[in-house]
Amino acid sequence: MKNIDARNHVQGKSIYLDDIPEINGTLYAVPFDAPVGHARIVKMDFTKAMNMPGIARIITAADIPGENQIGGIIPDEPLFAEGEIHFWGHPIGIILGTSEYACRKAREVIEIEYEALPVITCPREAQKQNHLIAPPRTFVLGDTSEHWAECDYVLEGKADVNGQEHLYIETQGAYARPKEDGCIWVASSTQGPTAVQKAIRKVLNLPMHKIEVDTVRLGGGFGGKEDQATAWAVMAALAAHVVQKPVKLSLHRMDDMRMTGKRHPYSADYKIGLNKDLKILCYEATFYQNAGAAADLSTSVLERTLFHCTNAYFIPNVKATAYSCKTNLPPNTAFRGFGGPQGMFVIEAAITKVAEQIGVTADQIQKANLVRNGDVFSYGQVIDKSEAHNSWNACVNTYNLEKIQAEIRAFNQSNYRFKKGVAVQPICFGISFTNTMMNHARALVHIYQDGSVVVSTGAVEMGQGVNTKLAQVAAITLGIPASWIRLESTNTLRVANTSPTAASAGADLNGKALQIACQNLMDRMMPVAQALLNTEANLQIKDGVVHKDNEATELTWQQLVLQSFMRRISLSEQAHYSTPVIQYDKTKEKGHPFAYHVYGTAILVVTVDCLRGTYVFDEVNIVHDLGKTLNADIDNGQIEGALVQGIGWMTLEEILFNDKGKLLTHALSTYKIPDIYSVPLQINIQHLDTPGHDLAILKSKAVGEPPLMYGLGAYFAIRNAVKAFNPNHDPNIDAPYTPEKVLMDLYSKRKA
Ligand code: MTE
Ligand code: LUZ
Ligand code: MOS
Repeated sequence: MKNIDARNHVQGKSIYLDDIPEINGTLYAVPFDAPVGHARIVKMDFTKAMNMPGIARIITAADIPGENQIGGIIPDEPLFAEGEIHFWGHPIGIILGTSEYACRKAREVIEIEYEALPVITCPREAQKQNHLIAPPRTFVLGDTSEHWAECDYVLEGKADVNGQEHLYIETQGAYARPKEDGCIWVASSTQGPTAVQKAIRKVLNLPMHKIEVDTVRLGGGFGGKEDQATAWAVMAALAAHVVQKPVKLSLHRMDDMRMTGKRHPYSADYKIGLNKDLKILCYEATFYQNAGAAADLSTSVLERTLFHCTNAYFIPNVKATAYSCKTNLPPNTAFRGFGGPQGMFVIEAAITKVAEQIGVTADQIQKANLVRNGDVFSYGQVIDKSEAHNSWNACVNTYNLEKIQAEIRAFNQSNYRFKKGVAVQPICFGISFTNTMMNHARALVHIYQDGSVVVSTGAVEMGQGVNTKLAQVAAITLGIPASWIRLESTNTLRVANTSPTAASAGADLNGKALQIACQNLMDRMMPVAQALLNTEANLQIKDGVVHKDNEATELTWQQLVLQSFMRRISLSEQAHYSTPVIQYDKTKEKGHPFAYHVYGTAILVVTVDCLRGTYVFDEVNIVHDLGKTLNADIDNGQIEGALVQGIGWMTLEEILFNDKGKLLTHALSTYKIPDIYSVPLQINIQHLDTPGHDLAILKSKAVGEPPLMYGLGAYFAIRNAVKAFNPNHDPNIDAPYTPEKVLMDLYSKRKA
């Protein structure tokens, strides 16, 4: 089945926030900040700004009827800076005017006097000064201290991995409109309509039932709108509430890049120990997460770093500690993988470096340590249904890793200017919100008298195709064509108390709820079919026709619906699903937090131009575990998109702040995202033949985030090519591997 949005997307007919027809009298809002990373506000003067043409009002913390607070997990984030500014880009207020242009012009003449305070941008420095978001967490398995002596090889090192700008095509935004009785309607480009509703409740001091948040779709979220769509929606709602007019706020790209948080950069220390058989016996790691100026989702991101710090490997003795460090940067936030990729990067760095020390290839170590059924992760979850070896073997056999390696050796021997490198990248990613409480969803289904069906769930469509998958779930469960089913916008009045669409679990959680709702409707309607057909036999519906013993009867779906209605049977159903089995005890750091894991293996081949430091990925060969895919086209799109996003993070995308906390990579001119030339010349994707998992929707495993981590291999493939050119150099592990860094490593004389 094609993505149900495809036609409208290519015709430009899909409705995004900026396509909502604007109501007469709408005011536009533009946020303003101060060019400083940390400061006390001394004085603000809006006189000149207010006298500019088209300016209606300036709204600051003083206009807030409730609390100036939007922190979701920890209440440490004021909506508007009040008294103190904690990062460069911290909104102080919004300007309301008759056009966005007028507001931007007025912004230029706002006068803010401030007294600069010391700025910290480095997480290790923050940790030294005890600037922490929350107490550190430590995961322990076995006892490393007892087993170092048994190791034949031990290596200690450091690895750094930078952040990543989400660069959703649609910037953050919201459109708010007052309704009668002090109610408010807000269209928000958010992954979490309920998070927006809760924040508006707090800031506006309104009960949640007066706040309607509606989300049709996003032009991309990638985690950047899991928590950080909230501020802008609350600002629009606050302004609409204060001036009692519709207010639209849609961030300019450069405001979005400056004011919003990104993927968390991490700095880490590791120590790894192996025996002669290349079994990893011990692994220790300390992670310094750069959280930025407020908690946002950092504590959850931090725990996923720990959950995934051994990637797809079984290591009997593990000790991993992670600090969430408070710095004067915009609060960093969810980004596809949610801290997992950073944890996995560090163990891959450790394996790569220890392989170089031993004189083997990293894949020999990777292969020797892949998880097997019965092994346990450091957090206590016992591994069952591991596909780590299956995907590894399928990948190295199908794409012939040995042949690729031999060809690369031959190529590198006979070429000076160009060198090739290869890396194998296994992945293992846990599916479920790590916060057990969040793993639930609801679906609302109405069947109308004409047989057409409308579905509402808590899932937000952001390009990942969840609506198409949900239409398929309803079509399969009801036995009717998907074209008779419409997916409605995600709306807090229809489906309440939702978790954000995140953790790759959107289709699983909402799909399972939808499946239950559809099944309940069938359970009510099938007795009617039996009565109409005068039979007690088991009946099915296929393609909109009631079937008996696999043969079509004369009874259609439409007739059955109408007859059920005539018999006063409810054609509406709301159902709830919460993931069974999962639990986690934070006091012990043990439990079974994930419904299941997604596995896969990629082989990445790169050619480095050793004159220029540039590189091209020749091929990426993937064997991925989708279980029984509901939609191969959508899932392949997710795998390709995630891979390229991962490669971008590991290669070109470099976020730089100066020591005053100013974002230097502030626009697309200075922040390089992958383009068509960064895409591997060939991407081959094979689906691993597996039974799927019962906790995955119709055995179709979650796909949104896991394949991003194939991109990690890009870093190590480039490193191998660099080492082929300059074998005596031991480059630092510091992602992304930009062409500048590659060039310097190609010609550096520092000895290994
Ligand atoms: N794909 C597109 N096209 N756009 C997006 O914003 N977000 C990713 C992934 N794929 C995203 C995407 C992220 S971060 C997640 S968590 C999942 O989609 C969320 O959707 P799902 O739970 O339905 O997989
Ligand atoms: N969001 C969240 C996530 O709140 N908890 C998670 O575990 C998670 N995992 C991935 C992406 N977003
Ligand atoms: Mo995705 S980082 O869970 O929004």
